[in-house]
Amino acid sequence: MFKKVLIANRGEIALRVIRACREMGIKSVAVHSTADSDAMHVRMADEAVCIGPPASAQSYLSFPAIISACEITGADAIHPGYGFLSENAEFVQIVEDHDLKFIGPTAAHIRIMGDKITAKDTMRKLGVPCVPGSEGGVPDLESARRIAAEIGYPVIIKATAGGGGRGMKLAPTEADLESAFRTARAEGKSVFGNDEVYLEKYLQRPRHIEVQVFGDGKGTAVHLGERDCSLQRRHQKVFEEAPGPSITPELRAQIGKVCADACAGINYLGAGTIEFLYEDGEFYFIEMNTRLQVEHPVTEAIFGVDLVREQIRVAEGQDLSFTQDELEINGHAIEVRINAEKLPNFSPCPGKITAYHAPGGLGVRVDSALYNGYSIPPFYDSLIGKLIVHGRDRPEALARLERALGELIVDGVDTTVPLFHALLAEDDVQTGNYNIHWLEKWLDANM
Ligand code: MV4
Repeated sequence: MFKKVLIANRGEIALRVIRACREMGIKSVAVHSTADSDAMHVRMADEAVCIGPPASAQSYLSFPAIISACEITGADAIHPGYGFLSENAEFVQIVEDHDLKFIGPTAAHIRIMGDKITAKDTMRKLGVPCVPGSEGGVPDLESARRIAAEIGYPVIIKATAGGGGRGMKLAPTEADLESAFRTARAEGKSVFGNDEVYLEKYLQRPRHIEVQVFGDGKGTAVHLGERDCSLQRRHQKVFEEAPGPSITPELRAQIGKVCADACAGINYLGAGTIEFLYEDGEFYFIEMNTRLQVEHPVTEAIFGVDLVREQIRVAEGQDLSFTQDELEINGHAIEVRINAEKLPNFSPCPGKITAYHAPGGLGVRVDSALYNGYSIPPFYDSLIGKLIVHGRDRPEALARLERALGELIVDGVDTTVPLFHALLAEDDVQTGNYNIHWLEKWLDANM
């Protein structure tokens, strides 16, 4: 069992991990940059170590700084949170080389899923339905032309080292293919140092549905249903919910079993998310994320489980604390991401919080590292809080979200809160009638 866990992260997710550690009787160590000396995670952890200057590359991403902080404090494991080092296979290798435990998947699994061609190939062989397209990489323009002609336009070219929307180029027709192919390749090369690309049929109006999975690393894996994260702006999620409004219990059980079996088949360890595009009743795998995601609380709400506690348990070599049969959905949950950003352009808005009041009451959770008088530094991402509501059904969750947003006070900086009030007034949001393009179209028309 771990005695002391170091959290290689900041903000609300660092608090989330510290809280799980405390409930499990595990001591916590915060690390922080000089810009974060007054941050909440530093105060809430049992110990804190300053690991460098504000720039992430020299602090939250610095292998030697973080490994040294473990050695100084006697921590026996590292929780990476999300972002930063959470999907860095080289870091995991170095952690293990120092006889420390990484609370997350193995370096091998991170590496497989980080290369999108290998990820897709692995998933296809495990029986997971994928978007029609090239089998493996596309070596040249002639091959791209042949495969595109076979599956039909529109097609999309993606860099294998990309993901999350980076290094993708759409080719609506054959006339666009050469430019899309060359641009995706060049972007892959310049941004990721890898010019390998693959080709897929472009799905025109899908939803983004992601399945939460969990493995014990010993061949047992479960799924915890899906989240619909279709409401995105420039590949940034803003509103997430579980269960997905378009997913029936039968569909959930079917795709869930496919995902859990796939994870069991590779002895997957820890939390994972299998991302799909969902269109006309069919699921198409696109990527797998080998980390705990920002939106994990909506899954926790409807299943009543602590996913961080489970991450720690399986990293210690213990079994999961539940079986698939014991997992049952209760109600509906919605999360909105509160960013310090100025609308309509979503430009970052760091600054001093002059008043803060968090909403409360039945079915309301706020994950945030804010406090009154805190100064949001300009060096990191703009997420300052997550508001998660849980109701017996979707209409109750929506009403509770509106109510909780009304109680929230964040003064001193602009936030995305006004966006959520406006979204809740939309029929399509009330009925769950949206796809991955809905929000961008709405923003173009309304902001
Ligand atoms: C696609 C697609 C349509 N067809 N692939 C964007 C992020 C990356 N995870 C995958 N992405 C997409 N891949 C095929 N074959 C459309 C998108 C996409 C998208 C996906 C999920 C959520 C929002 C999106 C916004 C634009 C494009």
